[in-house]
Amino acid sequence: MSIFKQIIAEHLISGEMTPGSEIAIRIDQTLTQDSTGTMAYLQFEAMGIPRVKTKLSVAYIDHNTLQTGFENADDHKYIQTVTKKHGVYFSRPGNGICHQVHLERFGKPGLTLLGSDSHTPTCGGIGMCAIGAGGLDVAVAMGGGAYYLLMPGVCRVWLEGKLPSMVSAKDVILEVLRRLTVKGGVGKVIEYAGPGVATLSVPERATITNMGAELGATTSIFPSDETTRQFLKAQGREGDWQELLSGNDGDYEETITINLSELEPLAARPHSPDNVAPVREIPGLKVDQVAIGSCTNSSFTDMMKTAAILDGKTVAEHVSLVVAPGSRQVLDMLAQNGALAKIMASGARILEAACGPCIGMGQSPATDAVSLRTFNRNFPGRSGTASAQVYLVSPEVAAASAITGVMTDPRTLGELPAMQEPESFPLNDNMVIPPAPEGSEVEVVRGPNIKPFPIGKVMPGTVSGKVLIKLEDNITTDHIAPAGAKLLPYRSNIPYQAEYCLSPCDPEFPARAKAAGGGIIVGGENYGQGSSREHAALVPLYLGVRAVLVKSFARIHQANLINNGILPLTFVSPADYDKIDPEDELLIEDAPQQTRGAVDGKAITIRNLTKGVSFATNAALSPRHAGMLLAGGLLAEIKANG
Ligand code: MIC
Ligand code: SF4
Repeated sequence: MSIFKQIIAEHLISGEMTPGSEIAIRIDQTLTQDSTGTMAYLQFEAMGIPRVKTKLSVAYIDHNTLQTGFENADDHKYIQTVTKKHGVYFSRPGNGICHQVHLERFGKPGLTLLGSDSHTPTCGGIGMCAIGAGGLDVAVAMGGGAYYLLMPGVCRVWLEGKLPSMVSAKDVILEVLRRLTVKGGVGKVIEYAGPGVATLSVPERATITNMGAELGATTSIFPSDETTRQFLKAQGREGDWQELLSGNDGDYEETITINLSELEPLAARPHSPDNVAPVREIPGLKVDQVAIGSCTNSSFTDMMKTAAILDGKTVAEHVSLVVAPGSRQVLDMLAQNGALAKIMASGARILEAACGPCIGMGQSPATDAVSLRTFNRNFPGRSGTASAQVYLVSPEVAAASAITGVMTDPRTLGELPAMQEPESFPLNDNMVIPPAPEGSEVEVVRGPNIKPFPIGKVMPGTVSGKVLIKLEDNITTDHIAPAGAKLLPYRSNIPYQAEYCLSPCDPEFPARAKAAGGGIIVGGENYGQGSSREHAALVPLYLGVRAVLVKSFARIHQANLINNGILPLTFVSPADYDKIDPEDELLIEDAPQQTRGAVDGKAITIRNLTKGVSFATNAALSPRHAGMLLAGGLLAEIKANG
């Protein structure tokens, strides 16, 4: 079997392992971060379960670390106390980015991990089945509940050859994105195999599985081999190793081949991670900012490569270079071995080990600036500057360009010295606070920023409303529920967030939705790609959105809509999209009955009252989905069933 199927078979609770059918799996570990975590723990509390039932659950503080007011610090306090009470380990701010730290200290080959962050598949780099989900799904898993997903097909990426100097793991995933696009992984798992696997270190593998999120894939995974064992040994965790070997040719739905030796430095141009071109085809592009870090490229080796390229040089005078190591462990090693001094001597600005500029938490570029980032997303406005032009590149391209001041193919600077993974990492888990023993009294501290969140209502007999907005393809959750330094502090305040819903597309949207008393959103392909943030469902729910009608959905967002009782519909005939205009009145008669019918594959009919036409839509619902939608979402259903 494929490695993915081997792990699913071990964890299967119900369902058939055939692509497209709904399965339920047992979750061994969960992770949350602070920007989705406050909501996940509020939902966990609402479920009334005293103690988490997973093998391990960890809460990280890494996103909202820019404390411009009391809000983020209040959220941190809430998460620290609520996790202590309910049995969750707490990784303090400064300890690092959730995915990097989880890979270093907690992930285990062969286990399942559910995280309230779309880049949870990072731990696929050590052969873990690591899936990103909405906060509510993670809360259910913490309570011992199953995680439901559609069984994906497994796409094998066969790796041959060896990466040349100055070409890196980032270029491998950019090449996969170039070939498959940001929606090419929907309904799939990407599994890496072939002789090239042994040439990649665990952090390199993790860069690749991390950014598999941008393909829309359910997850990405590597074998667990001798390299994995050495990495875990170096982290003092050899006992956590288990071998996981790839399946045979017939075990995969499809295979694509990449020869690592033939790759070259690549860049994803504005404003999509799949808009990929060779760096040598963008020569001389003047660069204003360079940012090195994020959960994609902040490992020890990434930082050592950066230090080697910057060594003895000075950052170009018109460039601002910021560097954020991914974890305290990485930062510690750089401080001990002198590499940090080399990076600083070049003129780089050192940031704390956190997400930082990746989610617009500081370091927004100047107007129209070109920013080269080793991150994973370059959606419009995500950097905090609407007019910025963000390119996604490897640490090698980033460091080389910071020195020259223009987009630079790092191979023109010569070769890098060969880098070895450390034989042992310095181990110090003093930034991870264990939970209080069961039964202890812990007071949960709630600041004034924490507001009640909306819960859906039982589905009415008729679902109707105006088309509030008509959107293009590839709308991201950064459009639907924007983040950044101004909005992230309000992740536990849905009414506040609602004022910005879809504002990058149309600033009038929230006011219009409110005035209309809610309605329906219409969109194109791959609607809701990007982040796992549940806010992209909670905020429309708060504004009264009853259905979202699009050409196709991204996986996590579709699940978040259903979990919150919003009907996710797709056009049976995409041409019907052209027959709808903003302000049209749409109506679904006998909505509950039609929703039940959708379980058997029947179409849901929508009447366009304004145009006097009817058209068919699909909902692709399982019986469980239909139950949630009829009840007004998962929490409403849990409450109704006592
Ligand atoms: C992101 O990269 O967009 C985030 C911020 O990490 C999100 C989670 C969030 O919106 O809080 C993600 O990827 O899921
Ligand atoms: Fe943090 Fe950026 Fe990674 Fe999201 S993608 S977890 S914001 S570093």
